[in-house]
Amino acid sequence: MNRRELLKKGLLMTATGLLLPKEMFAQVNKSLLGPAADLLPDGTIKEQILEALPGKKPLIKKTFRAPNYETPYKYFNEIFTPNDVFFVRYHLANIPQGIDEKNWKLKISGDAVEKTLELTMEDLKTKFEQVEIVALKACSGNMRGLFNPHAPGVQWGYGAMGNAKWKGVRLKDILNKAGLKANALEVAYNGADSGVMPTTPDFVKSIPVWKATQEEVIVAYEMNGEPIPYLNGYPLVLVVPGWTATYWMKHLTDITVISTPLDNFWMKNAYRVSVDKFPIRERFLSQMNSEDMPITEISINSIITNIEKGQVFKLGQPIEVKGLTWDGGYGIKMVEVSVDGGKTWAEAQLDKDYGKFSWRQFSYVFKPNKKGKYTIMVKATNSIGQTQPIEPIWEPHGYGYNAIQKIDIKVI
Ligand SMILES: Nc1nc2c(c(=O)[nH]1)N[C@H]1C(S)=C(S)[C@@H](COP(=O)(O)O)O[C@H]1N2
Ligand SMILES: [Mo]
Repeated sequence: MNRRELLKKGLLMTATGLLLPKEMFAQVNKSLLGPAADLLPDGTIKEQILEALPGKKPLIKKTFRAPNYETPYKYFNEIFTPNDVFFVRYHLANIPQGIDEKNWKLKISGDAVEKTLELTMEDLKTKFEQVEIVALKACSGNMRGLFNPHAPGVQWGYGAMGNAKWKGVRLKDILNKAGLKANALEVAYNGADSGVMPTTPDFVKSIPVWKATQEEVIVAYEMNGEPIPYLNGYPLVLVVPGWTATYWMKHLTDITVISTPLDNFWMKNAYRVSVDKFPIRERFLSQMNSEDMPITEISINSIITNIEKGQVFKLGQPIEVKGLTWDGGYGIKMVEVSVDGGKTWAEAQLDKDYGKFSWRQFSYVFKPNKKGKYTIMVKATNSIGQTQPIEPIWEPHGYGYNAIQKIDIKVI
């Protein structure tokens, strides 16, 4: 049966082949998209539906095969993004099925290690120091759909990101067990998914050895205190805090330490940004040329999470502005809020710090003294002076959107 025939029967097929009655699919309520509802192209919004993948609550469907589903905006009111609403993004449609973690093997090899290792899940959980870190996983193209003119790719709103507590083993400790040779340049890695067509380049990525051996980079088997959800990379995910999610390999099976730059489509053609125009700092030198380089750290950003466009407040009542702020791991120094469309700014209060790779909540309270329209904006600054632009910095692939949000409210 094709998609149209299924539809006639009132059935739709989910990304993983599950058939569901049509009633379970709802038109995405604009408010689920948060402030993205005004910025996404109209056509994109009309096509979107809510759909529940196995193990997930309904998420906003972007594409079906490979599955790309974003987290509804309302969940960003929480510091930890619940596993069952954490976004799902795959490049390749062949997702491993029926994984039994008892048979899972992680292989470490390559021309730049002393010896090859094969680790079981049990080995990982018993033979290494167990560590935990809170870190934001954010797709390079998160908020791509907000760019105007539009950039090609999945038209994400705000929902291709989530914050979680990851538990696992330091990559550094695993590499040391295999024995890093002096000529080690990059750590490459692969996951168990693949393309449907043999011609589709397998999703294999690499990071420079200097990043791979940072304390924060871990091979994780737990997310928010539970096994990694199936569609988020069960049973193992490489967690690369500070860097965009393209490096966070799901269903991790192979780590290859190499003395020459990884040469494949996903490093040489995809996920690259202009050397001088894109505002990130960390350089992936072995993959860089005079024009472009791989995207590295997550751009500094902030969002308002508790106020909707057009929301009406009563004069005389205090208004609380709450939200989230994050950067690539330098540490947020200050969040400023404007209620007059950017004319004046005041400092918000930063809430609990869960570590420099986690996002952070902020709040700001003001009491309007007259009726009318108020334009609320929020802007973050980090410890190295990076801040957010008023107008988006357009990037041809739609990476790194971090323009200051503007939300109009009314006081009556
Ligand atoms: N094996 C595998 N890992 C992957 C990908 C993939 O397609 N396959 N996509 C990457 C990208 S681009 C993103 S944004 C994140 C998405 O992670 P999530 O589905 O857990 O949210 O996984 C990364 N790791
Ligand atoms: Mo991504």
